[in-house]
Amino acid sequence: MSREIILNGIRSNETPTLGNYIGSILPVVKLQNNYIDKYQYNLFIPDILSFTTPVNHQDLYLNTIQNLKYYIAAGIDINYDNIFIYRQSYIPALSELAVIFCNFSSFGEMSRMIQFKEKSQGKEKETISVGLFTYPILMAADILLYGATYVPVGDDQRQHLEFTRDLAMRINNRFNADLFKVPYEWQDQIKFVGHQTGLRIKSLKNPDKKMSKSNFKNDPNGIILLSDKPEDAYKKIMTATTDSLGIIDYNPVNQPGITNLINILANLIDEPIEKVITIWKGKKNYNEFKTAVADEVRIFLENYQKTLNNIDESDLMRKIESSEYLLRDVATQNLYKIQQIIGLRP
Ligand code: AQP
Repeated sequence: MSREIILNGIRSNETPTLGNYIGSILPVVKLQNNYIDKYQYNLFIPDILSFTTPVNHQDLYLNTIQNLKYYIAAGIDINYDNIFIYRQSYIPALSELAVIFCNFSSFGEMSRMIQFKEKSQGKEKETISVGLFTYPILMAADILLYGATYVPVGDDQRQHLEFTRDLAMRINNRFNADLFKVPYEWQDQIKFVGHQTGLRIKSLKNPDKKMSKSNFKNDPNGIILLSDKPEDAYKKIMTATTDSLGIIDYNPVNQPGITNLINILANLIDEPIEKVITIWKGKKNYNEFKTAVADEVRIFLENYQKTLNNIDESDLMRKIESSEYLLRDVATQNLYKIQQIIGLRP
């Protein structure tokens, strides 16, 4: 286990969206396809983090397994020994490390987390969980316990990644030890997955807001779930909010709807944004452009869902259990070193 580690997770509170796919799953699949031998891949479901916002607990376990299948359907190959697929709650050392990290993190820095502010906005304080507030701390434990250096995440998670780096450096300095590997800076993370900027796919109806799976009930036509019927997703693209400027351009400020559709198209056809812009910039027929995007989304979902429905669950469960068996051991050893340095063990 001496390769650098790429870590990626998706919460199991709901079905993942097209945003989760483009911002998180697709980059890891591409990395696997390009550099399988060079890295270790830790792909997991942060199931404990999945109920920082309310969920139906009867569905949680099944959603956890189901959301792991979205990785496999996207092309992650469970036959590689250096790919680990696991559930956060099955590695108890992670939770203990998170509690330890709470004592090295400040109330002030948690209060500045944009995602916390967005997800708690307009809610009664009594209804906001402390788990949502400390979410970045458990995420930091997920990353630092295994010494992951690459964490391909969407733009929305940038601040959490920066906090993880700060926390690692803070504890290393405090104990004058190289206890934690510090993940690469944001710019390096972006370059690593072949992008120039962080990705944030927006709601099709409210293109100033992130496409977010927990917002599906409020914004069903703005959000494409990976389980959507392909023809429904097609319609969502065709009715996406655009603008009245009447000329296609990549302009996140003045034309966020069109810009969002260009991002979706470029990622689904695996072409650089610049190439898609060159093809469409200056054209005036929004309907023709939307049809091109809607067609790609429909075809993508048809193929994706076909693969998803053919996944052999018993093979996947064997992979999950063997990954957890191996990782639990590594996690316990790593936690022990940390416990020693901070004075919990002799
Ligand atoms: N709209 C998005 N565009 C690009 N990337 C995105 N991600 C999420 N939404 C977009 C990336 O998906 C990964 C998994 O995220 P998560 O499920 O752990 O939690 P999240 O970031 O909070 O994602 P959602 O969809 O917004 O979930 P809810 O609404 O349930 O909280 C991360 O890498 C994230 O960057």
